[in-house]
Amino acid sequence: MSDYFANIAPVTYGGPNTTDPMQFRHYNPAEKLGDKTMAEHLRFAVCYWHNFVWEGNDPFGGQTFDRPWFPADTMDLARQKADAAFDMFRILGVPYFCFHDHDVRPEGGTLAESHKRLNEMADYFAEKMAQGGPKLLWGTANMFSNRRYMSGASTNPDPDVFAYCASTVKACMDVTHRLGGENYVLWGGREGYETLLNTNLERELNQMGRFLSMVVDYKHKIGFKGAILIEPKPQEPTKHQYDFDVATVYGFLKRFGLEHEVKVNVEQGHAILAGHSFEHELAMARTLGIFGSIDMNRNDYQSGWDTDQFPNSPVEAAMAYYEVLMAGGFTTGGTNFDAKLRRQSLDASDLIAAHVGGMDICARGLRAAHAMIADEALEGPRRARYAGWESEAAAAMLAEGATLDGIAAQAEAANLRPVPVSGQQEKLENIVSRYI
Ligand code: XUL
Ligand code: CO
Repeated sequence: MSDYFANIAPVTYGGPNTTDPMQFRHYNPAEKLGDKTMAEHLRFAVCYWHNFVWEGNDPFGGQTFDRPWFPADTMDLARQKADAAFDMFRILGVPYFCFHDHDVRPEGGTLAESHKRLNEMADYFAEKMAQGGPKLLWGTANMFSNRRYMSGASTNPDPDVFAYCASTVKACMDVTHRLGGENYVLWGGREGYETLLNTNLERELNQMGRFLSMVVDYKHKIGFKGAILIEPKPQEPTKHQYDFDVATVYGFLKRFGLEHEVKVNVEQGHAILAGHSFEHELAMARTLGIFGSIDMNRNDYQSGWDTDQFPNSPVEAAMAYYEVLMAGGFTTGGTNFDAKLRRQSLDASDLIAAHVGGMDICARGLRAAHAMIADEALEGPRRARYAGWESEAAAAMLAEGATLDGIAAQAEAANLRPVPVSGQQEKLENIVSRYI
């Protein structure tokens, strides 16, 4: 226990009429939607880094937050930070959390010392988890902050950095496995390049492919049953990120024969930076069979950089959970808030209220998505739009054996004159609004 959240009571469901910012209006964990409760559908997770590590700095100014465990450069302060983190998890009643190695332990002078500290903190977490604390949705390694990674992690021109990364990921996978983590995430970090003038693209992609293949092999070696997830992101921190978006990641996985071994953790803000919508990225992941988990933090639509804000749009949340549900819902994945406060939101209560609002938006989106699917509100019109393909003649065009010239001959003999049909976008948008 810490006294950081001392005066804040556990958050409860207050119902749609509550005006208390520290109560849920929509997230009613035990309420059933179909055969699962809201809690089982959403599988909320809170991230360690933005809440307990980030100090409020931006490119023009430093620390704004005043947390008692800062700068967390000793193991004692790291434990104080963990005490506050687990207090917040309990207050929010979230079933999961996520962390990078670098979030939870001060780096040691050697690799061995860093691993020892990570394991000590994992022991500390294990005790708290056993006392009714949340489970681990995913673990990951921070291979982007330290200057040794400035030219990449597994894609670094220096083989010593590649080897250093192997040791770091192995240690983080071991800890994730030991804590019962349900996934292991690799966000590309600095896997990308600033200028082709100094970059051997072919070599870097091959290094990344080999590294990921070894991560998958190691997962099987230790019997880790969770999913390995890649988190796509374009243009930040390097100008040309190799894991640009879901489609790019899929091409990379195919090339290295890993498309059945690795899935994606799709982040809303990263989708926006890639010039997509969140639902586009989720629909792509579902279609390609690599949907895994989500980071539910939005991006500012004007800024052009990663703002990691809490979600606040019910329509966007509805379309996101629509895709999640259409993918069959989460299996090992969940809804992680990789979200941070604005740097003027100084109070402990801001951390709680931000998550309460974010969780409520997700619950609202989930409820709308679930109803739209139950009513076939979008699937009905979608099916009607493609109904022509249900005829035998149409299906035959796509079957094995059909040829371009054969179809051409039929089209010419029938003197086809296709009649355009309305796409009905506005009517469909109105239907979505009705469910929000
Ligand atoms: C970076 C990002 C990361 C990953 C985990 O933009 O989203 O926090 O989620 O490394
Ligand atoms: Co993320």
